[in-house]
Amino acid sequence: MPAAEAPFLLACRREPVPHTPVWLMRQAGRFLPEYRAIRSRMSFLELCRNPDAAAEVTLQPVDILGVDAAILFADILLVLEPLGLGLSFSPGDGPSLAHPVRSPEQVKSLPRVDVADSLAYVFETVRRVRSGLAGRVPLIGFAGAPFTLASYAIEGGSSRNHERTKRFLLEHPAAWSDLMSRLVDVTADYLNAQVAAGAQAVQVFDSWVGHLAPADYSEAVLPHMRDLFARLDRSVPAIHFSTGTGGYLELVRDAGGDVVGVDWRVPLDDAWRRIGYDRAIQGNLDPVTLLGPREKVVERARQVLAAAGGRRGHVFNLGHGVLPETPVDNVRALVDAVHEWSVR
Ligand code: 1CP
Repeated sequence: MPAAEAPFLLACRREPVPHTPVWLMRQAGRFLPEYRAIRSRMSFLELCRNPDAAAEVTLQPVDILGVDAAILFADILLVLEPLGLGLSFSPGDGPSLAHPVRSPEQVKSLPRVDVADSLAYVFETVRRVRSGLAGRVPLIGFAGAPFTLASYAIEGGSSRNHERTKRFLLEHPAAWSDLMSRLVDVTADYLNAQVAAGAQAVQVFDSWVGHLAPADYSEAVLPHMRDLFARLDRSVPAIHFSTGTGGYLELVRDAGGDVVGVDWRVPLDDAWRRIGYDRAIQGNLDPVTLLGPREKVVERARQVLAAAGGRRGHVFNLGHGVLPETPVDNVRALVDAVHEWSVR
């Protein structure tokens, strides 16, 4: 099938589709025994830096689940390594940064990153995945959004309430803006290089930005997101994903993504009306649904499809990533149900 006719890319461009395309955030990962088998032989970062193994893991969900897109196996935090922050993952798999950014002086001394050199292994994975896919489904590249990256850079790892990050943006607005601009620079280069290597869509993950009040989003994040989307290679669709932003979806839309991802806390029909039908929408089944009985998975999936109302431009996904304890059979049942119930 020519790439332009892949249901996933058609939906991103709001063109008619034979069925609603579906893929799942974190579809390559711990819930798959085939992934765990590879991970038992190497650490997470070794896997990310090994283009053969990373390509194999990227292809697993396409073969096993029948999803309509592949997503590159990598991590949003990889760009923090060439920035000199000292990235590692502890055995419990939590990320940790040896040199977090805690002062305006540290922002100023961050190095400029040449992604072609420091993240070459990612672009090599993209090329291998494209050849392994042989046109079966499109490949999505991705990166972290500047706020979510800044939160890891400042907190030094995962965080429940992101207090240090929010204090930093209130106390040091100029240094915050400088940090965000630097993260936009490296993220734009990184995503454009993924596209040059063969990524057929890109997704920007702003997983934790919903911790901000709308006024702080408007002032401290939105201008940088606009700048980022303006600088992306738009020969491919750009998906803007966030969680917890149901209170200000209009601001998220104004960042400029072609496809806006929404989580399960907001009904998909309300979200789409507020975002506007001139954008595609992605979402929004609660990932925990997949831990429940099969009938509930199918029932809830049909409710999401009903909320999309058969309108052009719906990409079915979860509202956030697949949980590690998810039964594989439930995911297969979900993918089949979405395909079956959405046939046009
Ligand atoms: O092997 C392992 O078990 C390590 C677990 C793991 C995996 C499988 C991590 C560590 N990252 C990944 C892969 C990954 N990460 C992908 C692969 C492609 C796919 O979707 O299948 C993607 C897209 C990500 C993106 C990512 N990493 C995000 C954004 C999406 C989200 O879930 O919000 C975030 C926040 C991270 C950071 C991260 N990476 C890994 C961990 C444990 C964390 C921390 C999460 C947290 O702070 O709670």
